[in-house]
Amino acid sequence: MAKKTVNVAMIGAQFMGKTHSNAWRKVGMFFDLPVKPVMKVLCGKFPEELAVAEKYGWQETSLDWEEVVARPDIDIVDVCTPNFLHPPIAIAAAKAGKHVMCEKPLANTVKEAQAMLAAAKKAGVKHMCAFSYRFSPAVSTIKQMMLRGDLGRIFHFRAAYQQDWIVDPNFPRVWRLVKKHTGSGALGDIGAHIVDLCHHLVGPVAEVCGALQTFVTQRPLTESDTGISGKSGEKRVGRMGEVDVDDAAVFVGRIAGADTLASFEATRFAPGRRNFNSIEIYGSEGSVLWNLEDMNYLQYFSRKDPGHLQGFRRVHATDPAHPYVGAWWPTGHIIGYEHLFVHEVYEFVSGLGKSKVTYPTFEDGVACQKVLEAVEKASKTKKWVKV
Ligand code: SOE
Repeated sequence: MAKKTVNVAMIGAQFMGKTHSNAWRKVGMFFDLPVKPVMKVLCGKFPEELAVAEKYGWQETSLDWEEVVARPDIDIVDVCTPNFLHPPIAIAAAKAGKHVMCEKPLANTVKEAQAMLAAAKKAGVKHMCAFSYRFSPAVSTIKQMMLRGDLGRIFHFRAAYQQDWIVDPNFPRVWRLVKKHTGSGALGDIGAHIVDLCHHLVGPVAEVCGALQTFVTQRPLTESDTGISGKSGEKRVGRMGEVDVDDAAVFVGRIAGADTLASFEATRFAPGRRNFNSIEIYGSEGSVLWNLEDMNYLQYFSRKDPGHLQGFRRVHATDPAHPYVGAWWPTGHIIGYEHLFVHEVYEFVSGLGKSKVTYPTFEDGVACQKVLEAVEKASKTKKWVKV
């Protein structure tokens, strides 16, 4: 019997539009789904952005997201736009009865994020905040270890998400560097990921103190501030513009209900760290390490190992025993960054008919936003701030 289809509309055609398009295209080939997603319409901001629609696998294109999210034939709206557009699109989609996937961070402010959650709950639609790194087989394995208590009492959660794509002061002022478009800089863009991983793996951050820093305060303006590549071809307009967001955030946190100390670094000024998202968890029974540049491995140290064998063992998280791996290749054949998005789409589609879901929702997006906002306040006041 033919499977029921769900029509998907994607809003946003840049980097996340590409990763999510790849995911919608691949998910049915590698995973068994309760319904068949149809890549119905890709909505962009500029006509030239839509040239990729056919190559990505979309049936139609549009420049009018309001018209798209209201279409009666659309079941799911996938929001892959710059952060400031997340609230209006997600709220309109929820009000129209569409299930909503939204890229992180959920919004620019806690207030906006809460409005998105309220709209989704009121409409009774499914909602995901796409914290992609949760869906790596190695991180999913660490989650299982934490649920079993393999590391015992947790002393430290330590995370650093380091990039270097804007170290060159001549890199233009793209939307990720403009507060009204992005909310915050490294803090909300990549800091959101490590805050969520702390929430996912260890527990809620209850209070923070920290510092934000902008290293390059003026950058060349270009005709369009889309995308992350700041393609050299983007026509410069010969003027400079202010960067009003952080280039780096360093903060510490205490975990609710525990004496765990958490430390976070999110920076775009770590030359050589292209996209180095790393986490470390240290507990009374052992420790675990993971980083995105070595994403198919985790390192595990167990204090239970006999003295002559103690040390970090490098676990190859590419065996069908690890979540998601069985859908891809035989053991040892590694996967990449793009697979995380296929996993998150698989979980979202699989959850459509379920009353309880296990993926990160707008609730998690709001929880993350509250930490981001507390860090901004802590940086301004130079005081500890309760989340
Ligand atoms: C830019 O920092 C970025 O594209 C983030 O926005 C993504 O969330 C991350 O996965 C890769 O880097």
